[in-house]
Amino acid sequence: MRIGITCYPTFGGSGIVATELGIELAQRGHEVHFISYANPIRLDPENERIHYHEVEVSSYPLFQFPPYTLALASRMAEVAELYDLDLLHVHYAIPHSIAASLARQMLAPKPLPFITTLHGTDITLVGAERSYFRITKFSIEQSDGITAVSHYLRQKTIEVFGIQQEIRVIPNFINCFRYKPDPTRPAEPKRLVHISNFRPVKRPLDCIRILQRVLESVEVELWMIGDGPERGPAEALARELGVEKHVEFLGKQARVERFLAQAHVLLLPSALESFGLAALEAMACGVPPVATRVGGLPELITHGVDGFLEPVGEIDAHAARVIELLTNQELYQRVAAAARNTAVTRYCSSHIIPLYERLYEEIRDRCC
Ligand code: GMT
Repeated sequence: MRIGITCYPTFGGSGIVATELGIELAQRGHEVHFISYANPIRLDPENERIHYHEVEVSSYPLFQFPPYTLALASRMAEVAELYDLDLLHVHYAIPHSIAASLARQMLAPKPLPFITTLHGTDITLVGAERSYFRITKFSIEQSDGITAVSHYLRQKTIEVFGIQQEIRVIPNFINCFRYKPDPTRPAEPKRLVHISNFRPVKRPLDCIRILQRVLESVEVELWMIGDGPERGPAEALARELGVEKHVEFLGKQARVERFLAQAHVLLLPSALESFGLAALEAMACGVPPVATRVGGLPELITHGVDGFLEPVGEIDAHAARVIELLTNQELYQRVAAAARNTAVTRYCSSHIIPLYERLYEEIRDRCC
């Protein structure tokens, strides 16, 4: 099929999922056209079935807020026409769904169905805000297909927006050949790792507090990967608590699997996580997650089996789990192996991509 994909081409989870999806689809013989304002970070330039179409937004002085959504809609229609796309698949509802809906109208009567994949904050934080509420609901309802990355998010979308159409749950996935344990990983130093966009919802400051507690019992280092508004406060807190020598802020990293495979435990103390892609990435590398019991995380992590789930903000409980894992070799081996097993048996791209392909075929056959 010929598929147009639009996402935020940044380091957020939705952009990563969309990019990896495009790569996997191209490897399976589909022609993939990314339509966005920048080249998605993990895009493979070598694959000739992957194309990138930049959306240019002019900055006329009259525009205090350049109309990206309109430029995106025009580009979507242009690319769809030029490359005879079968459908558009947009990731993150705002503003991508409404742009796709406009593109579909522009091309009518030629059909251009579009699928919206909901990722989380587009529903739970941004979409539920008063100023975006109606347009988010409208654009989701306009979609020819809707998917959510967890049962939690599906339920939340129904509760918040009263959506009547089918919302199909297709979870995040992982390339189990690229994300894998490194048998040569040294046993020491013990390393904790946190990966996020350092937004308040990720609670990266909790990682510093957990580190401080863990250091009271076990010698350990912490890698903080990513960047965002809470990075500065996290760096300041590390100095304030006197643990700055044990923590390294590594900024944005394109190939996080290299770091994950060298770590021992993932810290994910988020206030909310619709799925928790970072936890899945760690689990695929055989790195147990110590996370919060929120959103879709309990669908991914079985407490005590392939990771641990504790309440939000309960630093002592999170630290106790980390200490348990790092000091009980038998427990660590068991949980690490189970984490890898969960990733491989339930979330490998070879299981999940066919679910998207089936949906694409259904939508194409229904619309055209
Ligand atoms: O976590 C973020 O704020 C980024 C956000 C995104 O859309 O880029 O991530 C969301 O989508 C990911 C991919 O589906 C999920 O794994 C994350 O759990 C979800 N984040 C939240 O719900 C906070």
